[in-house]
Amino acid sequence: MNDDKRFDGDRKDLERFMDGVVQRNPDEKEFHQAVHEVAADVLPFIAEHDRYQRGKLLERMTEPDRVVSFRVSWIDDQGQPQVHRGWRVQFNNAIGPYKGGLRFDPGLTESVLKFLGFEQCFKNALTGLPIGGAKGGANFDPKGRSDDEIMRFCQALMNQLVHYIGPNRDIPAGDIGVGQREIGYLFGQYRTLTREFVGALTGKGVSFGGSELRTEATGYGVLYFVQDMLDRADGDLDGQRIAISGAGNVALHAAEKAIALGARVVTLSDSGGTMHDADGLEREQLETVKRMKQDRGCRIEQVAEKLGWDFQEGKAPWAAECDIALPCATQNELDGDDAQTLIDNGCRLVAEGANMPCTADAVERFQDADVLYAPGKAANAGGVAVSGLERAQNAQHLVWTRDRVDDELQKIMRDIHDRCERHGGDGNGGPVNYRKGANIAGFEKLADAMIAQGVL
Ligand code: NDP
Ligand code: 2IT
Repeated sequence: MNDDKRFDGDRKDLERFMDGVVQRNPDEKEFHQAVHEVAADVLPFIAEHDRYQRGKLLERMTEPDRVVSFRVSWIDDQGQPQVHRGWRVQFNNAIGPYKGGLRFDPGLTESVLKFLGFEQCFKNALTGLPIGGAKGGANFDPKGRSDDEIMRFCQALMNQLVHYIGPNRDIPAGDIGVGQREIGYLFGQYRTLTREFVGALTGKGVSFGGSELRTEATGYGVLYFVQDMLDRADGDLDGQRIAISGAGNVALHAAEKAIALGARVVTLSDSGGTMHDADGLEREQLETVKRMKQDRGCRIEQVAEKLGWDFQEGKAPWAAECDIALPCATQNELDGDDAQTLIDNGCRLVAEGANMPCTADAVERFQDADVLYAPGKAANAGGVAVSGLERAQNAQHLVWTRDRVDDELQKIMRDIHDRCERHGGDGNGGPVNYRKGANIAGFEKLADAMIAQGVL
């Protein structure tokens, strides 16, 4: 195998590599962004290691194994047929079966799914568990739909998705717009169609094979990771002001753990705007937020009114004075200007609960200003990690206790932190470049598995 042009690790390599990616995937700007972020760290690493120069590893990693799309037809409450598009992007299964969430979002595109599937390969590798990377979903807007409509949509989606998934093939879970309710309907249809009760989805209800703590795992994991970052920098969470964006699964469980660890959550948001209070959220107030958002589908504006908090219509949380920022809503929700405002207001740590919430410009500004920055593929890996533990429990036909899962989650987050430090630290106890560390550690694990299995 001597077909490779060797990388020198300079900017020209990166430009040449990205030109190819852009040419092969025109107009997919989120995918380009995610690949660029990884390639910028990994190409110099490849240049330094002969072992990784051969076999076009990064070229193969940036080409999904397959992208399938299908029509999802269903009948709404008015008896009208509705048609949507469903997808599954199976990116790489060199270290384990495909694994990753399903997103229901009217603006969903193949570019977004490819960026998410690509990042998932690195994230899943970082967990240390045997899971490959995938992502899927549909351009369906669950907002305003009745419970019956959600059920019928999930059943119609599974009528197609069933052909591509399975406990040892591809194991979907939740993401934006897909939580325990949707996974329940998807699982029911899978079980009915296949006549098998197996762990082909994770994030199930605890009474039928779901893991304890899966719902909380992403948000809790973000805080465990932040704690590890602070420990290393001789800090702690006590009294720290935290700005959180979003008010969904990740945001609310990040808020819950932050409060439990003594921090002050000063913002939450949704696509309508931000609620803010400098004193921070009390534990009982969080219960009210959860009830209003999760059970009754209220908007953050209504929650702010109920709690007597300030509401800023159409605004993101990044103008709030805070020590820590946790973007937990969606991709590219925090840009370079937002980053500058956070830096000017004294923010010292940013950890991504969402996938790629910070633009490339924002990340660069954080790093230039020595703000500790953790990318989503490291900081939000707790969700997929507990999904991996759910898969293990299903395969063992066992149910682990909440305490056991929590212990495992904390250990996995610490291991991810240490992997980032190994590849992103200077070896002398200086600040860690978590982005670089996560990219290289994920690449190394995946590359070693691909090399061992031959060119495929
Ligand atoms: P949810 O659907 O539970 O919540 C999403 C939240 O983000 C809602 O509050 C939503 O507000 C807000 N939001 C969505 N789009 C926008 C937007 N364009 N502008 C402002 N706010 C927006 O999703 P999750 O909490 O599960 O996911 C959030 C992020 O975390 C995503 O990036 C996801 O990929 C990532 N993630 C999720 C994991 C999981 O286990 N669920 C695991 C790892 C990462 P609104 O109601 O107004 O739309
Ligand atoms: O982005 C993610 O890691 C998820 N949405 C969770 C995936 C999973 O399989 O639990």
